[in-house]
Amino acid sequence: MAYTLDLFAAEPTTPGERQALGNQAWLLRGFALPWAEQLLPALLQVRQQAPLRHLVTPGGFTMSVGMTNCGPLGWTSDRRGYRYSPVDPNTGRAWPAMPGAFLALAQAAAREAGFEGFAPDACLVNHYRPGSRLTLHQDRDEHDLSAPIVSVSLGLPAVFQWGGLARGDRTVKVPLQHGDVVVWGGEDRLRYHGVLPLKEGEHPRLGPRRVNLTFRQAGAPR
Ligand code: MD6
Ligand code: FE
Repeated sequence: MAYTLDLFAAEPTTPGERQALGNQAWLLRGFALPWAEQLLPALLQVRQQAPLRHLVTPGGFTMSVGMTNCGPLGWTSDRRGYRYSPVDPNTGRAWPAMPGAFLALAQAAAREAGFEGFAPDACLVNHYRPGSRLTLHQDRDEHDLSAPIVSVSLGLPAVFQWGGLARGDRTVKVPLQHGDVVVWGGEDRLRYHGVLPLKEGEHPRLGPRRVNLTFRQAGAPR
């Protein structure tokens, strides 16, 4: 019988393990698992108030990842550029409040990774279907780049591409599973990163999707 060697699917999440991705970047395996059952209903509420949408990049491409936000500021994109906005451009209304469980998890993860006093004012919700991907990019639209970013993975596994400070630097592939949290800041804050096309699959709790919550201190809207 033929079989495919699939190192990523085979890699088990070992909750509690932490892996250094840089001097100031950590993968906290399974860190979000104790919060997961609180996160999922809160996520549905956010999505009801501010539905997922496929944003258009300044270059005119429609993103394959569905996005929405919660918290005082939300990341958005259109032909004019990327920016943080205090209102949902689709409705002109404030983004949904950041659920308490989201904030508590983000602050606990930042602290675990050595970043005290993390006060996220923006949570970007990224929703992947099989085939959705995020090309290599830097997160540099935030006002204050001294604060870290906390990124929570839920649902189907994905392969995270983790690069250097220049776009052309070598990248490594990091498998991310349901409950994993990545925290990075300091000298690693502007590392290039991306997500390879999501593979088909069915997650027992979330079905055929991956959700990523990315918490930032975005600062003053521009
Ligand atoms: C994702 N994450 O994991 C996309 N950016 O679905 C990001 O682009 C990201 O995970 C900055 C910091 C952490 C991240
Ligand atoms: Fe990013």
